Amino acid sequence: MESALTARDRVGVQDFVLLENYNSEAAFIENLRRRFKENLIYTYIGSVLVSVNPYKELEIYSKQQMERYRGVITSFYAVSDNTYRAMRTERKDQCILISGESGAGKTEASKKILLYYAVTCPANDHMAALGDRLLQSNPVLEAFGNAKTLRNDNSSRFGKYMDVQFDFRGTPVGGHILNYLLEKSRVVHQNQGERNFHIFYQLLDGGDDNLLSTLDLERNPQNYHYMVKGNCPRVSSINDKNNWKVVMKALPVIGFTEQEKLLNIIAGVLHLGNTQFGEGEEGETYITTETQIMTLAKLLGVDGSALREALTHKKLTAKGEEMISPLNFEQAVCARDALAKAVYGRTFTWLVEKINQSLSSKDSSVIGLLDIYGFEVLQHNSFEQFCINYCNEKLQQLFIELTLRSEQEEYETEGIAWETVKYFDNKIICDLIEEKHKGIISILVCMSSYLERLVIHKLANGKTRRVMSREEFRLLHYAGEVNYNVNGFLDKNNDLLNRNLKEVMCQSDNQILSHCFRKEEVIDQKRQEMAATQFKNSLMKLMEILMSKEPSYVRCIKPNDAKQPGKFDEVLVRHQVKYLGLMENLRVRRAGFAYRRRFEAFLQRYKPLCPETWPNWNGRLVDGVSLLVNHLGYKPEEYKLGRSKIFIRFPKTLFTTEDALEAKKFIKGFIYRHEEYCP
Ligand code: AOV
Ligand code: MG
Repeated sequence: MESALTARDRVGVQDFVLLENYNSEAAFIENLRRRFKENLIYTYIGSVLVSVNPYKELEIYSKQQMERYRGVITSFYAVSDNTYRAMRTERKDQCILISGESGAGKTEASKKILLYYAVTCPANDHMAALGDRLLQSNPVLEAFGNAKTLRNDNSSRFGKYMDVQFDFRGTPVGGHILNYLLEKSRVVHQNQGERNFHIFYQLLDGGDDNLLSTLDLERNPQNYHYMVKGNCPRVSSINDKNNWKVVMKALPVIGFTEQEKLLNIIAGVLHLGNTQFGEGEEGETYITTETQIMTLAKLLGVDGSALREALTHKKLTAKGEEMISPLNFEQAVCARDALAKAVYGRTFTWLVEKINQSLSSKDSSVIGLLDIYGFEVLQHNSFEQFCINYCNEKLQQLFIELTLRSEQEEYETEGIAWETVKYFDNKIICDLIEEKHKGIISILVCMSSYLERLVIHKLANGKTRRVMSREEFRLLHYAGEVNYNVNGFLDKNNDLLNRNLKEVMCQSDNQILSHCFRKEEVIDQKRQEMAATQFKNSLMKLMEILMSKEPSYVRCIKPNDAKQPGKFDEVLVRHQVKYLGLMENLRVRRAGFAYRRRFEAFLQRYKPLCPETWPNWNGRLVDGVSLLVNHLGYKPEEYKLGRSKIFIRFPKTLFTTEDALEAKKFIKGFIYRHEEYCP
């Protein structure tokens, strides 16, 4: 008995509901810390999985580990596995929502879950190929949509929702990806210590000499204006050359035949960045990098003189007449950068469409996986941070609503009185951002740059404590305060591309580009929707999708800001535990029954403790569980049998049972399956 206790002291409890002192934040964090030190990075709060980024490779993701855990587990894969089984048995679409701040481990978790499905689900040869395609879409999307930031060396700069589709046999048969607002501004500018999207560095480092000379590129990233702003060409944790190989291998797997066109575009963006302007005597702007512009035109598949003209002039329609007016120096630089952003952003969307074509399937049940960009606070926060953090607010709101709601529903079905636990409801911040007519996004739409300062400043004033510069406003997000600088806010929201540049692009003989720039767009002069408004609408749709599914959660925690293994910064962790609402989550969970398990899982684990259920129980599950708990001497007030689950009121009861199991371990012939990874 004693040895079992010491083990628990050492590794903590794997489900927070088993914590003796569940009201104590200190005990909560201590449990996380102990487990982290033992490489046990996953801990449950009922059905919510809390994950702490280990910042090192653990040996828990092998095929054997996955096979071993199938169906029985309380490990990381329980989330994937329970979700899968629920989809199959209850025939309801599922989704797994992964949240946490930048660098907390969301993308890694989502990849591990995908891998689990690809490895453990029944498959035939055709499906094996599909599994490959599902998995190979990741390196490609990451190359084009991820970048090194100060918070994370592989930070997702777009939001991703992926449906994995299964047929009636439970075989994965397809997938579909929705992508959300790529941080396009990174193409033309990076903050100190950050990089552009990975693909640029991969191409320069990994492309062979022939390829680079065809694209007229040099190896050194420092030669490209779009790659030098962050002053960070190399990152020790990133192997661009290897990653290039991985991406090039993956492209054909996901059905790519347009590699050359794609690379022309990537090189084109770099050449565009190196296009320089000069100012003539009369203030007119001209291009000083003539040879560059011809290469650029060739790579983009457009006419050189038309491109030159479009980069330095603007077409206006006044009183039904078309006029050409020259751009000044700043305007030309803006037009160039706008083109680079549009080309890259649209190519990214095209890439996602392309992947979707290769994954597409029909009739199926789905498990959705949501992996967005995490909450981030930088020195200077602009439009991009505003959108990213807004997206996180929405997800937090969904979490609050659904965890409360589903818990309430579960108790209702079991006929148990509900005990309310108070939450901080972040709806107020969501409203402030998105409300019709009054919200920040609405205000952005109708604001001149003068009003920009005035109104937003006022908006924030009600909530501020310290004086800010006139160009800032502050939001008290659920995850912390953020000051946003409004410089450039409106331009980024407008996201305008001059019409004559669009005209040039839709003539391109690069089919990717002519697909991305449609003629209709040039003819149709309707004002395009603002970026933030578009984003808001797509998030609304996403929330609908998620609400229609049965959710599970992975809450990721970042243990330190140094991206280092073994370092557990308590202050940082406490902050996250607080804003993620984990203590409240636990309280809600504990308000009724501390612990619940599906009958089959409970039987599977504890059946050795009762002669009638060992080695196998073939009767009804509920009868097996009944026999088992009677044999163990559970008192009626200590537990309740629901329709599919056993509910246990006090952790003590379960501890006793666990200890009995631990003792049994030493009996000869009994194979003990420890349910967790132990190094
Ligand atoms: P994020 O998705 O939450 O950030 P990532 O999943 O990219 O964070 O994790 C950041 C880094 O932490 C990874 O590149 C790994 O080095 C390490 N890491 C995370 N999880 C694990 C794990 N389970 N095992 C080993 N290493 C891990 V952002 O995309 O920035 O919000 O926008
Ligand atoms: Mg990520």
